Amino acid sequence: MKHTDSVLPAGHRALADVDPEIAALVRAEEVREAESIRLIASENYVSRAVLEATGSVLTNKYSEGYPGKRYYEGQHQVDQVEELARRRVKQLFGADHANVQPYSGSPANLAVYLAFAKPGETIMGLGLPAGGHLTHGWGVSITGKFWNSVAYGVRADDHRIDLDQVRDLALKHRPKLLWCGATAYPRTIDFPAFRAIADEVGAILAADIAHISGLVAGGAHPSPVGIADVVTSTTHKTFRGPRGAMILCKAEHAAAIDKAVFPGLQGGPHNHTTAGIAVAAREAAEPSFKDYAHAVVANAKALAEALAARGFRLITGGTDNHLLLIDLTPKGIAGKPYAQALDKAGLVGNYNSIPFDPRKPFDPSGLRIGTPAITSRGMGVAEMGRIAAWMDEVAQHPIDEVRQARIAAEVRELCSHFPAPGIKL
Ligand code: DSN
Repeated sequence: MKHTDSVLPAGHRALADVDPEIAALVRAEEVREAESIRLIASENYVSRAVLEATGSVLTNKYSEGYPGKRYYEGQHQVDQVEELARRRVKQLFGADHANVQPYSGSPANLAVYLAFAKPGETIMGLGLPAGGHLTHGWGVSITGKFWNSVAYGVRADDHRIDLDQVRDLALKHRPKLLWCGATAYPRTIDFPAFRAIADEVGAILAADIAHISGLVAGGAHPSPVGIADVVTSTTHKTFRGPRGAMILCKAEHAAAIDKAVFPGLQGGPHNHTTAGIAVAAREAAEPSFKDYAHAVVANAKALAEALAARGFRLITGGTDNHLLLIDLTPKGIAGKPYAQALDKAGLVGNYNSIPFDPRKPFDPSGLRIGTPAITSRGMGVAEMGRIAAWMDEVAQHPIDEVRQARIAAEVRELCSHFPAPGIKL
């Protein structure tokens, strides 16, 4: 039967017609993302091209296996999509091998455990309170329950990773797997120093560059590729791709990693995401992405200086990358009420523990912010001064909702001059 426009079956109708509630929520989220200053260090705006690839019919296809070796027919397009994604990612980072199938960062990291350490064996990673990720062996995560996890930390005086402690602990515990990388650490990671320690104890060195992979691709942070045995990253932070992940490794580990991802851990890859990763990798190879990566760092440094001048205490005293971790104690406010007050003023960050935090993780002393998203909108050093001034005003008047509404209006006005990529209002 031929359908006319007025009697289209559900499969042909627009989202707004089929599900006005979800359509309205998506629209409202577009408005929120366009009209606020998004400072969550792990978030970004993807391009329209990435959105299109991610929202494509590739979501319909099952493809267990790898290009050329699948368990379902009909892979002509999907094989090429995954090949392109793998090739572009390898080229971009100079890696021997890339797996682009992990559903996100935690499964990517779990695949590394599966490839290199048997349950019960010893692993080491940066502790969560010091800025590490849950999946680097923290107790509440499967990685801290199924493996014997030893956490290293940061120094009490300058909050930098204590490489002497890393070495001492590694010599004592002889880990199979040594993680470097972080989610709330504002300084450069010294990959060669971790390599030396891993070599001394015969550990596999895994670098989790989820936060900084865009900076690495753009040359704004040293690369662990060729130094670490295996490198994991989400694809949606500074890398500016869809929500997903990738694992890069040396040729000798390629088979172990592929086997760990599929069939070890996952079923069919999310082909629409793979296409989005391919597009993001292509965008990241453009010269303009280098400018972007360096601008992210320049903005973070400018924001750090402007905040420090207003009496904010920055963990480690500043930043080398895209993020800032702020100890709010001198401002007389805790992280959670401050993040909530900022949100009302159109400035969106997340409350966060600081190293040696005397407060609980659900009500910590700190705020974590970053510049990847605002830099994608084209904001620069001049705008960082305004953001710092608004943040200071909110810190001084955290329960003044009239003031917060006034700032939110000013934020909207500023945002109107910096269109959000991928969003048409
Ligand atoms: N949730 C991510 C972040 O915000 O850093 C890490 O998994």
